[in-house]
Amino acid sequence: MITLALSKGRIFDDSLPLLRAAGIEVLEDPEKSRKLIIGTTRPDVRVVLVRASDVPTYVQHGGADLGVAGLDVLLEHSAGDSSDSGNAGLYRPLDLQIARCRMSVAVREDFDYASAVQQGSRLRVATKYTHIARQHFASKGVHVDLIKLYGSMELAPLTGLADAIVDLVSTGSTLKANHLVEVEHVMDISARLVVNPAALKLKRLALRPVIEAFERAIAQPAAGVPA
Ligand code: PRT
Ligand code: MG
Repeated sequence: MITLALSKGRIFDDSLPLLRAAGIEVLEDPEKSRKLIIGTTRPDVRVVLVRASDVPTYVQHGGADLGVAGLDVLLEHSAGDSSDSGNAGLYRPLDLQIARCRMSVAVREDFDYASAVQQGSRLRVATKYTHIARQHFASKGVHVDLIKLYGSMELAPLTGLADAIVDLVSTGSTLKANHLVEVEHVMDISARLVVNPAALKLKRLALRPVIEAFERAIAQPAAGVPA
């Protein structure tokens, strides 16, 4: 049995065309069913639904053989990983080029970020992505106090909790609706396929074709992945 960890929402939705290209159809819609384990048209392949930030944990510890997670989630996970493997026990992440967005620094429209940075002010930055943010500001030589939040980062500059946020942006409409503007691009983000290294050895015959089908589906967007 091959177990694939996915999170509900955009990761699941964007993974469907890739799975389809690999000849795998999931048998249930996670938005309608309460099931956490979903079968597929391949009797030896099942999908487990976990929180987006739990995907690397499942794959690392063998609760799933492979999984799909955003680069943001993987970077935060491996930074917080206390094992000495460095790569959090995850085999060669493959860029699936789905669930794409960017990580950005954003501030209130009326906040002069450039001047604050130039003056060497200490900035209060609210984010869910503390490891990525710490690295970003350290590389720029900007002094920051990081405030860890678990959601609704946009609220922080509006309430005076923080001067800036580091968050994911895709269309930009969330920032706009909250009178925030992007002032720095931190990195481009997309979802990656991660594999448990032990599973790759023990279940190589079963896993290889699935991974290769994913690879082909990325290489040939016309073969089933809508633009
Ligand atoms: O919700 P939960 O806490 O369970 O986990 P999650 O929020 O990490 O999961 P989910 O499903 O929201 O996101 C899964 C992955 O999708 C993320 O880890 C990213 O890699 C990727 N992704 C792609 C995004 C976005 N685009 C995105 N736009 N994740 C979040 N957003 C949010 C963003 O944080 C902001 O609140 O959407 C809002 C901005 O969108 P725009 O279009 O208004 O700019
Ligand atoms: Mg979310």
